Amino acid sequence: MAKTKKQINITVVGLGYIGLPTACLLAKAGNAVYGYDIDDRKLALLKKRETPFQEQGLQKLLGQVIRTKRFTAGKSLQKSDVFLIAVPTPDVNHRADLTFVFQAIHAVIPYLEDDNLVIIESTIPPLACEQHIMPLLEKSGKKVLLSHCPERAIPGSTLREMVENDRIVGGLTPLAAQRTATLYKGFVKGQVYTTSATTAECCKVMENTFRDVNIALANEFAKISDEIGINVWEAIELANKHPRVNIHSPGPGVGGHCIPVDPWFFVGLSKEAKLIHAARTINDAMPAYVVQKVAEQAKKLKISKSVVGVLGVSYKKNVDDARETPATQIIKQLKKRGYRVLVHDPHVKRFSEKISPLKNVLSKSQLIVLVTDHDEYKTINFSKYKNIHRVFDTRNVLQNKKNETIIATLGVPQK
Ligand code: SAJ
Repeated sequence: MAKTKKQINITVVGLGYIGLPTACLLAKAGNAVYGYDIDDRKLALLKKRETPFQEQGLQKLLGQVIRTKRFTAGKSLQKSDVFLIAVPTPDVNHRADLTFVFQAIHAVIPYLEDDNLVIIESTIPPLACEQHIMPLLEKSGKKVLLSHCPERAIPGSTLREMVENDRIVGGLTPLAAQRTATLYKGFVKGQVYTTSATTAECCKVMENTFRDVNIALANEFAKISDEIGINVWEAIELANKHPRVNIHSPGPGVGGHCIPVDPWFFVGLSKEAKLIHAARTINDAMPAYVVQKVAEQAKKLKISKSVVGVLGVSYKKNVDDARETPATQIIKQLKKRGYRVLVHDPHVKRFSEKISPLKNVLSKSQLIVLVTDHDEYKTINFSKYKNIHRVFDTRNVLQNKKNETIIATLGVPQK
């Protein structure tokens, strides 16, 4: 990597959904970025200037930063001014598993020098920097700076959000926060706020907890509406006309690598996290509720041992990301009840179940469950398929009049 006077050498550890776009943006901002990953498949794709996952605009940006030689990738580490860690922190028994973060830190320790800056982008539970990560870094014997800059981008609009969103930078020392903020200001157009590392850790988990609790409330409203016989979607739309009300949308459950995971960090930390715990439990129970509703439909139609087509397995619309998707539980529980399940998704290529062509699913199923509201499902004329007796729409996106008689919707009284 050529290093001009202004260029900072940055090593990004972990080239996933967050690491790769962050690395590309840092490179575009003029830094010399080295992406480190242990996954050979990923590295081979990057060598061909291909992204290992779909993300709007990323392929183009990757090509650009490779062409200008500001970004290279590989599986051997080297000395660097900055080490940015963006590895997964999976949920194991509702606790954050920091194994990958610790592995990343161990891997960079031999390359650390005094004054190096280590930035953690991975979501970590409050106090992790102070109590676990810094003590590890101190073992290097070098005087390094540590900060936490939690990522805030939403899959599907990652690059835009990484540039436009405000960011929180938490430093273990003010100098760590300030140096990190300067680096991010190179590509962030939003405000970059500095605070302590623990506050930044809390902000991140609070943001996703806010979302989870609000989704749980919407899901509870859907179940109440089913019981009392009103249309929850209409009620929410009208309630949201109030200037200070913003009820979220009910759905088949909460997926993705963050919202169903992060709130557990608070539950693990404090006995006070009762509302947070309840919200997690409600959202985790939504797949079972959906399957129950489907089974009720089947019973009514006297087609109990039928084929169920599941449309959409990514955790949300128009992305290829199926991490923690509620579809997994829905499929599992449908099978447990004795249904044969056929699965389609236009974006997801790798999934635990076989992905069948849409035509097959539509022409072979008696029941359909729309789990993910991908655009292309909205225009399907389900009535055309005489084999389909009922379509259960968990996202309220099939209001098409032509389909009216066979569509049933979560949170709407069944005909
Ligand atoms: N969902 C609902 N109802 C809603 C909104 C979402 O059921 O009203 C479901 C979605 O279908 C999906 C899940 O919740 O299964 C989560 O989707 P999402 O679009 O709300 O969020 P993520 O997980 O894609 O991204 C979140 C974002 N956090 C917040 O909006 C507070 C994003 O900004 C974070 O960067 C990301 O988590 C993360 O990495 O933490």
